[in-house]
Amino acid sequence: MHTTISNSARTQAYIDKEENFGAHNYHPIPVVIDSAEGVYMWDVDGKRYYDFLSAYSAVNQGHCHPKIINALIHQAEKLTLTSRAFHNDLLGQYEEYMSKLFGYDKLLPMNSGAEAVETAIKLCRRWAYDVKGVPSNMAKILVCDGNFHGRTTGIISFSTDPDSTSGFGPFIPGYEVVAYNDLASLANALKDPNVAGFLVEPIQGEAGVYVPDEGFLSSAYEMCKAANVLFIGDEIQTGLARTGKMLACDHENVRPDILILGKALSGGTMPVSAVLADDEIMLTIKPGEHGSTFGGNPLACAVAIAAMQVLVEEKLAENAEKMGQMLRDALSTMNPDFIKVVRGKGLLNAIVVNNDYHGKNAWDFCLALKENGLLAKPTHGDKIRFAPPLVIDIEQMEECIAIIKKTVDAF
Ligand code: IF1
Repeated sequence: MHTTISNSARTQAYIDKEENFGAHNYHPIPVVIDSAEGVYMWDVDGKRYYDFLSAYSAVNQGHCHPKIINALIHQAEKLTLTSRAFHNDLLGQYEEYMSKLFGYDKLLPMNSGAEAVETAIKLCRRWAYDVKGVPSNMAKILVCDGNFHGRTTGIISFSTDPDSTSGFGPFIPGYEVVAYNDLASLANALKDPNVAGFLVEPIQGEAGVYVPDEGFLSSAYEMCKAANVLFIGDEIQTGLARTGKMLACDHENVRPDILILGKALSGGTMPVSAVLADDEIMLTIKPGEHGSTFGGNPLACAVAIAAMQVLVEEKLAENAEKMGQMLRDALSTMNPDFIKVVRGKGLLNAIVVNNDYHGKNAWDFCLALKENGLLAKPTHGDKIRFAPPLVIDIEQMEECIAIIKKTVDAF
């Protein structure tokens, strides 16, 4: 028996318009948001919700953070875009700020996460040919089973998820899949001298917040180093304080050879992504060989500097660590017949639920959470991501835990 709810006429009218005039490439929770601030979102009927998805970790700083919005408004009234045909007064400042903050020689600015992943792949391949000496067009990049790195045809070429790949071929060659969290699988694949890089999420987000064993990342990094293979860290979802450290790789003191950032890099205001690397890798791409119309635009630079300052000044990694532990501890005491697994790091958490619980599933549970004022969404059937903005305080977390417990007990 699945939950059926009746939306308000106002809500339904908005949903119908999307249904009639928009592509059907999503199946959203039936709620229509028209404003948001911090950890809260409001729907068109004025109902308030806690946001437990954070736009998939793009609003780590909380919705519409005043410092970030002010930076956006101030810059937007002055200069938004020059293209890279000309210099602007913010790009160098931003590149210096980020390079020093993360400890790399240089930054290549892009827009979406997928564009940054594609950029990292091109850098890795070019390094393979120009530095490692892999024969032309023979470079191979290792990826993990269950990976999610974006939706372009290049990136889905190495996806193992039929929902991402079926009906979109033909695909781009040059990838090999290794088992995630499996050092033996990685070691075997690294024997191939044409391997150029290992692209990995420190925690697999879309796979359902799959946290690898302690030591996996550091061992994988050492194995790549020994094989002269670049460790490429996709921190688009796990980075920027989400897991309780500035980067998820920081938990194991791993410094990716190529670091990929996105999402919360703009505090959820606009698409801003970045690739960081040292000169041996970054300078293999020469002028005119890569770019993008909006990459490094002054508006993005101003917003990203403010978004990063918020993370540092408000100590959001420390708060994520503390609030995440509080959440996981509470979830672990709730009905084990429904909540089968609790996992995560910092405020990137998920529960695995009994997907046939008296005839109801994860989707039904998320609808019930919505009715009780908390928004979350299932991923891959029986997993529900619990990832609020990192600005959540103790009182708000206590209220959210109470909402989840009330919903579990009544489910
Ligand atoms: C959707 C998933 C999450 C990412 C990692 C690169 C990208 C993403 C680790 C690409 C983007 C987004 C895409 C969005 C939903 C969300 C998502 F469900 F799709 F898989 F978070 F887990 N690397 N993830 O998580 O960045 O190009 O989107 O800026 O496509 O529905 P993007």
